[in-house]
Amino acid sequence: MTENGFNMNEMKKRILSGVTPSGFLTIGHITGALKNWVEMQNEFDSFFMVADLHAITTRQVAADLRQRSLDTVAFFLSAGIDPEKSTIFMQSHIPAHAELAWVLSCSTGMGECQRMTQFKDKSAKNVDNVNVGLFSYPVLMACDILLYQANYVPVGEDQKQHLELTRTLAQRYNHNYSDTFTIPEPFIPKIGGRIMSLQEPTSKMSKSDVNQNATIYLNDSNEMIIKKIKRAVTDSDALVKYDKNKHGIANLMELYSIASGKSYNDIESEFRGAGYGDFKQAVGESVAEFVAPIRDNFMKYRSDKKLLNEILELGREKAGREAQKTLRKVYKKVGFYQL
Ligand code: AQP
Repeated sequence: MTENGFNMNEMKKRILSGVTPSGFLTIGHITGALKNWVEMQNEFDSFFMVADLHAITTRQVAADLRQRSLDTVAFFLSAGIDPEKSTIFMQSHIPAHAELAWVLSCSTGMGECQRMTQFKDKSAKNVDNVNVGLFSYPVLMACDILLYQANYVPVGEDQKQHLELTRTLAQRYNHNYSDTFTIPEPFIPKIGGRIMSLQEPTSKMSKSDVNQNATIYLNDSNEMIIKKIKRAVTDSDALVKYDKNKHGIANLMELYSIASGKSYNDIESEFRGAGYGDFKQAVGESVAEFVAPIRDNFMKYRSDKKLLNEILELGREKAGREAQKTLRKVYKKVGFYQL
C-alpha cells in the first residue's frame, strides 16, 4: 500500500480522470485531483484529459477557452503528471467521445438525467442558459470513461452520482448487446481535501466563482494568497479548533494541514490562545509557499507551446487508438453498416 492507500497490485488497471478548462485551476484541483493523479500514475495505466467538450455546457469566450485548455495541460505537468507514464489528451481531439455520446444518449432515460443533482444545481446557477448539453453532460461523462474501458475513476463526492449512472448505462448496454464495456468503480482517495470557498465556506471552492476573493488560483502571487486568506470568512469564536461545523476555520485548517504537513492536533496546539489574525497569517504564508513551486513550474511549461503540442499529439494518438477500438465494437453491435 502507498501513502494514499493505492494497492501496488493494481498496476495493470486503468484509470481515467479530467479537468474542465472553464477557468484557471485552483488549489482545490491540486488537493482534490492532481496530487492524487501524480501518485496514481505510478500504479495505473493513466489517462488524463482536458475536458473541453464539457466546458461549453456553460458560456465560454472562445479565445479564453483555447488559452485555458493549454493552461490546464501546463498545470498537469507542473503538478507532476509525467507524459511518459500517463496519457494526456484534449477531449475534443478524440471525436469518439461525441460519437459514443449519441449512441448512449439513445438508451438513456430523460428521468435519469433529470435526477442528477449537479444538473439541478448548475441549472439554478445558469438560469439564462439551461442547455441540452448541461442536461446530457452525464452521458458524455459516461462515454469519457467507457471508451477507455477504465477500471477506476478517481471522483469527488459530487461526481459519485454521475459515476453510478455510468455504471447503469454500461450494464444496460452490455445486457442488450453482449459484453462491451468494463464496469468502472469509483476511486475515492483517502487523501484529498475538498477545499471550500474562502467567502462562502459551505460551498466548494470553484474556478468559475465570480467572487475572486473566494478562490486561490494557482497563478495567484504570494501576496495575493496571503491577502485572500486574511479576508477569509470565519466565525466570532476566535478559537482555532477543528470542528466541521466551524466551516471557515475547518477549511483554513485543512489548507494549512495540506500545505504544512501538520496534523490538526499540532495546529490546535500551535495556536492555542492566539487569535485568528496570527492563524490566518501563518495559513497564508504556508499556502503561498505550497503554491509557489507549482506556479513557477507552470510559467516554465506554459511558455513552451511546442512541448505542450507534442504531448497533446502523443495523447491524441494513444487515446484515439484506444477510443476507436471501443467505438468500432459499439457501432458494430448496434447495427451500423460498416465498410
Ligand atoms: N475545491 C475543490 N476541492 C477539492 N477538489 C476539487 N476539484 C475541483 N475543485 C475542488 C476536483 O478537481 C477535479 C476536476 O474538476 P473540474 O474543474 O473538472 O470540475 P469542478 O469540480 O466542477 O471544478 P470547479 O472549479 O467547481 O469548476 P466550475 O467552476 O467550472 O464548475 C474533480 O475531481 C474535482 O473533484
